[in-house]
Amino acid sequence: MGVLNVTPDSFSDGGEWFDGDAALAHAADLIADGADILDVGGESTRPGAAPVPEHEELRRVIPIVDAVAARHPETQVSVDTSKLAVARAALDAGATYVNDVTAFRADPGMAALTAERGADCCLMHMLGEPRTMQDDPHYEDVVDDVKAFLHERLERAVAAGISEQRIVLDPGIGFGKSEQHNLELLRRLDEFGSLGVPVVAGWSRKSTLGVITGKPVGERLAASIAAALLSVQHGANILRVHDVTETRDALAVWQALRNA
Ligand code: HH2
Repeated sequence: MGVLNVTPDSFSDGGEWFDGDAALAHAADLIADGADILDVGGESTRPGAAPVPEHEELRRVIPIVDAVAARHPETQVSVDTSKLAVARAALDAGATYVNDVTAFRADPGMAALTAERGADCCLMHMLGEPRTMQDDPHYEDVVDDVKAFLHERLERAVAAGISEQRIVLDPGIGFGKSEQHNLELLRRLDEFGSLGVPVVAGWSRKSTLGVITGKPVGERLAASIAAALLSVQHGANILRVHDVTETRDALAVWQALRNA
Protein backbone atom coordinates (compact mmCIF):
# COMPACT_ATOMS: atom_id res chain seq x y z
CA MET A 1 0.00 0.00 0.00
CA GLY A 2 1.66 3.21 -1.21
CA VAL A 3 0.90 6.45 0.65
CA LEU A 4 -0.18 9.58 -1.22
CA ASN A 5 -0.78 12.48 1.15
CA VAL A 6 -2.43 15.48 -0.47
CA THR A 7 -2.00 17.64 2.60
CA PRO A 8 0.13 20.65 3.49
CA ASP A 9 1.09 19.19 6.89
CA SER A 10 1.62 15.41 6.85
CA PHE A 11 4.48 14.44 9.14
CA SER A 12 6.88 13.18 6.49
CA ASP A 13 5.74 14.53 3.12
CA GLY A 14 3.43 17.43 3.98
CA GLY A 15 3.17 19.85 1.07
CA GLU A 16 5.19 17.68 -1.33
CA TRP A 17 2.19 16.33 -3.25
CA PHE A 18 -0.31 19.07 -2.39
CA ASP A 19 -0.34 20.35 -5.95
CA GLY A 20 -2.62 18.22 -8.20
CA ASP A 21 -0.08 17.57 -10.96
CA ALA A 22 2.63 16.65 -8.46
CA ALA A 23 0.20 14.28 -6.71
CA LEU A 24 -0.74 12.53 -9.96
CA ALA A 25 2.89 12.20 -11.02
CA HIS A 26 3.74 10.72 -7.63
CA ALA A 27 0.77 8.34 -7.84
CA ALA A 28 2.05 7.12 -11.22
CA ASP A 29 5.53 6.59 -9.71
CA LEU A 30 4.20 4.65 -6.71
CA ILE A 31 2.14 2.41 -9.02
CA ALA A 32 5.06 1.88 -11.42
CA ASP A 33 7.17 0.99 -8.38
CA GLY A 34 4.73 -1.79 -7.52
CA ALA A 35 2.07 -0.46 -5.17
CA ASP A 36 -1.02 -2.69 -5.34
CA ILE A 37 -3.11 -0.20 -3.38
CA LEU A 38 -2.75 3.58 -3.40
CA ASP A 39 -3.88 5.21 -0.15
CA VAL A 40 -4.96 8.81 -0.76
CA GLY A 41 -5.29 11.02 2.32
CA GLY A 42 -6.32 14.65 2.71
CA GLU A 43 -6.10 15.01 6.49
CA SER A 44 -2.93 14.51 8.49
CA THR A 45 -3.32 12.30 11.54
CA ARG A 46 0.15 13.05 12.92
CA PRO A 47 0.27 13.67 16.68
CA GLY A 48 -1.16 17.11 17.40
CA ALA A 49 -2.75 17.52 13.94
CA ALA A 50 -5.80 19.75 13.73
CA PRO A 51 -8.94 18.37 12.05
CA VAL A 52 -9.60 19.44 8.44
CA PRO A 53 -13.10 20.67 7.52
CA GLU A 54 -15.10 18.32 5.32
CA HIS A 55 -15.29 20.68 2.32
CA GLU A 56 -11.51 21.11 2.36
CA GLU A 57 -10.82 17.37 2.59
CA LEU A 58 -13.23 16.78 -0.31
CA ARG A 59 -11.49 19.47 -2.36
CA ARG A 60 -8.08 17.90 -1.73
CA VAL A 61 -8.91 14.24 -2.18
CA ILE A 62 -11.69 13.73 -4.70
CA PRO A 63 -10.03 15.10 -7.89
CA ILE A 64 -6.98 12.95 -7.14
CA VAL A 65 -9.00 9.79 -6.48
CA ASP A 66 -10.99 10.45 -9.64
CA ALA A 67 -7.91 10.94 -11.83
CA VAL A 68 -5.90 8.04 -10.32
CA ALA A 69 -8.84 5.63 -10.63
CA ALA A 70 -9.35 6.65 -14.28
CA ARG A 71 -5.67 6.44 -15.23
CA HIS A 72 -4.74 3.32 -13.25
CA PRO A 73 -7.72 0.96 -13.33
CA GLU A 74 -5.49 -1.99 -12.32
CA THR A 75 -4.65 -0.33 -8.98
CA GLN A 76 -6.98 -0.26 -6.00
CA VAL A 77 -7.51 3.28 -4.83
CA SER A 78 -8.01 3.63 -1.08
CA VAL A 79 -9.26 6.74 0.69
CA ASP A 80 -7.65 7.47 4.06
CA THR A 81 -10.51 9.23 5.83
CA SER A 82 -12.77 9.10 8.86
CA LYS A 83 -15.48 11.24 7.27
CA LEU A 84 -18.57 9.66 5.72
CA ALA A 85 -19.01 12.33 3.03
CA VAL A 86 -15.38 12.00 1.93
CA ALA A 87 -15.57 8.21 1.80
CA ARG A 88 -18.83 8.34 -0.15
CA ALA A 89 -17.51 10.85 -2.68
CA ALA A 90 -14.27 8.87 -3.05
CA LEU A 91 -16.18 5.64 -3.70
CA ASP A 92 -18.29 7.53 -6.26
CA ALA A 93 -15.05 8.74 -7.88
CA GLY A 94 -13.60 5.23 -8.25
CA ALA A 95 -12.05 4.31 -4.89
CA THR A 96 -12.77 0.74 -3.78
CA TYR A 97 -11.15 0.80 -0.35
CA VAL A 98 -11.81 2.77 2.84
CA ASN A 99 -8.91 3.19 5.28
CA ASP A 100 -10.36 4.62 8.47
CA VAL A 101 -7.90 5.29 11.32
CA THR A 102 -10.86 5.42 13.73
CA ALA A 103 -12.10 1.97 12.64
CA PHE A 104 -15.56 3.42 11.84
CA ARG A 105 -15.94 5.07 15.26
CA ALA A 106 -15.84 8.68 14.05
CA ASP A 107 -18.87 8.12 11.84
CA PRO A 108 -20.89 4.96 12.43
CA GLY A 109 -22.42 5.39 8.93
CA MET A 110 -19.06 4.33 7.46
CA ALA A 111 -19.71 0.64 8.06
CA ALA A 112 -23.08 0.73 6.28
CA LEU A 113 -21.60 2.71 3.38
CA THR A 114 -18.71 0.25 3.00
CA ALA A 115 -21.10 -2.70 3.13
CA GLU A 116 -23.51 -1.17 0.63
CA ARG A 117 -20.73 -0.44 -1.88
CA GLY A 118 -18.96 -3.78 -1.45
CA ALA A 119 -15.73 -1.90 -0.73
CA ASP A 120 -12.67 -3.20 1.09
CA CYS A 121 -11.72 -1.57 4.35
CA CYS A 122 -8.86 -1.19 6.78
CA LEU A 123 -9.83 -0.79 10.45
CA MET A 124 -7.06 0.69 12.58
CA HIS A 125 -6.51 1.01 16.31
CA MET A 126 -5.93 4.48 17.73
CA LEU A 127 -5.99 5.43 21.41
CA GLY A 128 -7.80 8.78 21.75
CA GLU A 129 -7.52 11.26 18.89
CA PRO A 130 -4.54 12.73 17.02
CA ARG A 131 -4.52 15.98 18.99
CA THR A 132 -3.86 14.23 22.30
CA MET A 133 -3.01 10.60 21.53
CA GLN A 134 0.67 10.81 22.47
CA ASP A 135 -0.04 12.30 25.93
CA ASP A 136 1.11 9.43 28.15
CA PRO A 137 -0.71 6.49 26.47
CA HIS A 138 -1.45 3.61 28.83
CA TYR A 139 -2.40 -0.06 28.28
CA GLU A 140 -2.80 -3.09 30.54
CA ASP A 141 -1.10 -5.14 27.82
CA VAL A 142 -0.76 -3.30 24.55
CA VAL A 143 -1.10 -6.38 22.34
CA ASP A 144 -4.08 -7.84 24.20
CA ASP A 145 -5.81 -4.45 24.41
CA VAL A 146 -5.30 -3.55 20.74
CA LYS A 147 -6.29 -7.04 19.67
CA ALA A 148 -9.49 -6.96 21.73
CA PHE A 149 -10.37 -3.59 20.21
CA LEU A 150 -9.76 -4.82 16.65
CA HIS A 151 -11.75 -7.97 17.31
CA GLU A 152 -14.71 -5.90 18.45
CA ARG A 153 -14.45 -3.58 15.43
CA LEU A 154 -14.20 -6.58 13.09
CA GLU A 155 -17.33 -8.13 14.57
CA ARG A 156 -19.24 -4.87 14.25
CA ALA A 157 -18.13 -4.43 10.65
CA VAL A 158 -19.26 -7.96 9.79
CA ALA A 159 -22.56 -7.35 11.61
CA ALA A 160 -23.02 -4.23 9.46
CA GLY A 161 -22.84 -6.45 6.37
CA ILE A 162 -19.20 -6.15 5.30
CA SER A 163 -17.83 -9.45 4.09
CA GLU A 164 -14.95 -10.65 6.28
CA GLN A 165 -12.93 -11.16 3.08
CA ARG A 166 -13.04 -7.40 2.57
CA ILE A 167 -11.65 -6.41 5.98
CA VAL A 168 -8.04 -5.91 7.06
CA LEU A 169 -6.89 -4.84 10.53
CA ASP A 170 -4.08 -2.55 11.59
CA PRO A 171 -2.64 -2.14 15.12
CA GLY A 172 -1.93 1.54 14.34
CA ILE A 173 1.79 2.06 14.90
CA GLY A 174 2.32 5.47 16.52
CA PHE A 175 -1.36 6.14 17.19
CA GLY A 176 -1.46 6.61 20.98
CA LYS A 177 1.59 4.39 21.61
CA SER A 178 4.99 4.90 23.19
CA GLU A 179 8.16 3.54 21.58
CA GLN A 180 7.92 0.51 23.86
CA HIS A 181 4.29 -0.07 22.85
CA ASN A 182 5.18 0.08 19.15
CA LEU A 183 8.08 -2.34 19.60
CA GLU A 184 5.93 -4.72 21.61
CA LEU A 185 3.32 -4.66 18.82
CA LEU A 186 6.04 -5.54 16.31
CA ARG A 187 7.59 -8.26 18.45
CA ARG A 188 4.20 -9.92 18.99
CA LEU A 189 2.52 -9.01 15.69
CA ASP A 190 1.93 -12.69 14.88
CA GLU A 191 -0.63 -12.78 17.73
CA PHE A 192 -2.96 -10.74 15.50
CA GLY A 193 -3.07 -13.66 13.06
CA SER A 194 -5.72 -15.34 15.21
CA LEU A 195 -8.17 -12.59 14.22
CA GLY A 196 -8.37 -14.41 10.89
CA VAL A 197 -7.99 -11.47 8.48
CA PRO A 198 -4.93 -9.80 6.90
CA VAL A 199 -2.82 -7.53 9.10
CA VAL A 200 -1.43 -4.15 8.01
CA ALA A 201 1.82 -2.69 9.29
CA GLY A 202 2.42 1.05 8.97
CA TRP A 203 5.91 1.78 10.24
CA SER A 204 7.04 3.98 7.37
CA ARG A 205 9.13 6.95 8.63
CA LYS A 206 7.37 6.95 12.01
CA SER A 207 8.80 8.66 15.07
CA THR A 208 9.75 5.48 16.93
CA LEU A 209 12.25 4.89 14.10
CA GLY A 210 13.59 8.39 14.72
CA VAL A 211 13.99 7.63 18.41
CA ILE A 212 15.84 4.38 17.66
CA THR A 213 18.14 5.81 14.97
CA GLY A 214 18.37 9.44 16.05
CA LYS A 215 17.46 10.39 12.46
CA PRO A 216 15.04 13.10 11.28
CA VAL A 217 11.98 12.07 9.30
CA GLY A 218 13.67 12.48 5.89
CA GLU A 219 16.42 10.01 6.82
CA ARG A 220 14.39 7.05 8.02
CA LEU A 221 14.27 4.98 4.83
CA ALA A 222 16.64 2.23 5.98
CA ALA A 223 14.93 2.06 9.37
CA SER A 224 11.51 1.91 7.67
CA ILE A 225 12.61 -1.00 5.51
CA ALA A 226 14.01 -2.85 8.50
CA ALA A 227 10.70 -2.40 10.32
CA ALA A 228 8.75 -3.44 7.20
CA LEU A 229 10.71 -6.68 6.79
CA LEU A 230 10.48 -7.50 10.48
CA SER A 231 6.74 -6.89 10.28
CA VAL A 232 6.48 -9.40 7.44
CA GLN A 233 8.57 -11.85 9.44
CA HIS A 234 6.08 -11.42 12.28
CA GLY A 235 3.05 -11.96 10.06
CA ALA A 236 2.12 -8.66 8.38
CA ASN A 237 0.27 -9.14 5.10
CA ILE A 238 0.12 -5.54 3.87
CA LEU A 239 2.78 -2.84 4.31
CA ARG A 240 1.69 0.81 4.23
CA VAL A 241 4.77 2.66 2.96
CA HIS A 242 5.94 5.91 1.41
CA ASP A 243 8.92 4.32 -0.39
CA VAL A 244 7.48 1.58 -2.55
CA THR A 245 10.42 0.70 -4.78
CA GLU A 246 12.89 0.28 -1.92
CA THR A 247 10.40 -1.74 0.11
CA ARG A 248 9.64 -3.94 -2.91
CA ASP A 249 13.35 -4.63 -3.40
CA ALA A 250 13.79 -5.59 0.23
CA LEU A 251 10.72 -7.85 0.01
CA ALA A 252 12.05 -9.45 -3.18
CA VAL A 253 15.19 -10.52 -1.31
CA TRP A 254 13.05 -11.82 1.52
CA GLN A 255 10.84 -13.79 -0.86
CA ALA A 256 13.80 -15.16 -2.83
CA LEU A 257 15.30 -16.48 0.38
CA ARG A 258 11.99 -18.00 1.44
CA ASN A 259 11.58 -19.72 -1.94
CA ALA A 260 15.21 -20.85 -2.24
N1 HH2 B 1 -0.53 5.97 9.42
C1 HH2 B 1 -0.80 7.22 9.02
C2 HH2 B 1 -1.99 7.54 8.37
N2 HH2 B 1 -2.90 6.58 8.09
N3 HH2 B 1 -3.54 4.31 8.14
C3 HH2 B 1 -3.30 3.05 8.51
N4 HH2 B 1 -4.18 2.08 8.22
N5 HH2 B 1 -2.15 2.71 9.18
C4 HH2 B 1 -1.21 3.62 9.51
O1 HH2 B 1 -0.18 3.25 10.14
C5 HH2 B 1 -1.44 4.99 9.13
C6 HH2 B 1 -2.64 5.30 8.44
C7 HH2 B 1 0.21 8.30 9.30
O2 HH2 B 1 1.15 8.38 8.28
P1 HH2 B 1 1.06 9.44 7.08
O3 HH2 B 1 -0.16 9.21 6.26
O4 HH2 B 1 2.33 9.40 6.31
O5 HH2 B 1 1.05 10.84 7.80
P2 HH2 B 1 -0.08 11.92 8.11
O6 HH2 B 1 -1.14 11.25 8.91
O7 HH2 B 1 0.66 12.99 8.85
O8 HH2 B 1 -0.63 12.39 6.79
